[in-house]
Amino acid sequence: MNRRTALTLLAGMSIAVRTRATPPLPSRAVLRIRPDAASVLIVVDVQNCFIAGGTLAVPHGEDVVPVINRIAPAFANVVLTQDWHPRAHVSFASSHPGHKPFETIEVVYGRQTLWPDHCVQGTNDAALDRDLEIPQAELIVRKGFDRAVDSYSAFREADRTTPTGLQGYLTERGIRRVFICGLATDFCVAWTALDSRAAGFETYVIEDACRGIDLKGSLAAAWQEMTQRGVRRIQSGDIELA
Ligand code: VGL
Ligand code: ZN
Repeated sequence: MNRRTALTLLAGMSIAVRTRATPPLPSRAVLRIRPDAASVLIVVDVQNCFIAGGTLAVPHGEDVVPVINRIAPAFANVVLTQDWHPRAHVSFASSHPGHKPFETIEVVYGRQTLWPDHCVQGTNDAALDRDLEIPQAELIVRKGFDRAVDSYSAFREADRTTPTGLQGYLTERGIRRVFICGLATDFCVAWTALDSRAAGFETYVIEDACRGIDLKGSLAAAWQEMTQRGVRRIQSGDIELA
């Protein structure tokens, strides 16, 4: 036996020993999550605006729709959100002469990223994507309707004090677990998830049912912040579809 063969055999043995010493991984089914009566699916901003052809299209935004349609039947409770801005909204770059979309400026409540005009109330751009199939959805939360205050979060506006009423709704309906999907991962999904945790809900973000904008590293930063605060990062395949 030459030296190379001996080393190869040794390497093989050590792998065999390690495999036997490690308990087998639980099967995928054991890790599956079953939504219950105290669970809600929040579908964030799946609007024409954020999908190809919209005013603020998220890369591959349309890809979330079939994933969301597949998991939604597992939820007895579904809430939809809509970004719903008046004309000349504070978050529009066009409202700040000399500034361009994707710049950040200081406004009365803090830093505000500027966006192209998007999701203007009553326009087709602000309508929910027509391919969403969630007939049982029980509530639509509109946010960002105050001209002077943005709201990425479905719970609390960007001044960090004005509530949307969603926490009260969910609490009154006996909800304890919040599952979040939609657009965009690093803005409205992340802010909604962080506020959901802060409100005390067990909170899950379904990664493959979301897509991000990723402005200057915002996607990685959002995941870091979410996981640090106890938001659970899951995939649609982790949900039991009864
Ligand atoms: C959103 C930017 C501006 C979002 C809304 O839905 O993530 N992003 N308005
Ligand atoms: Zn917006």
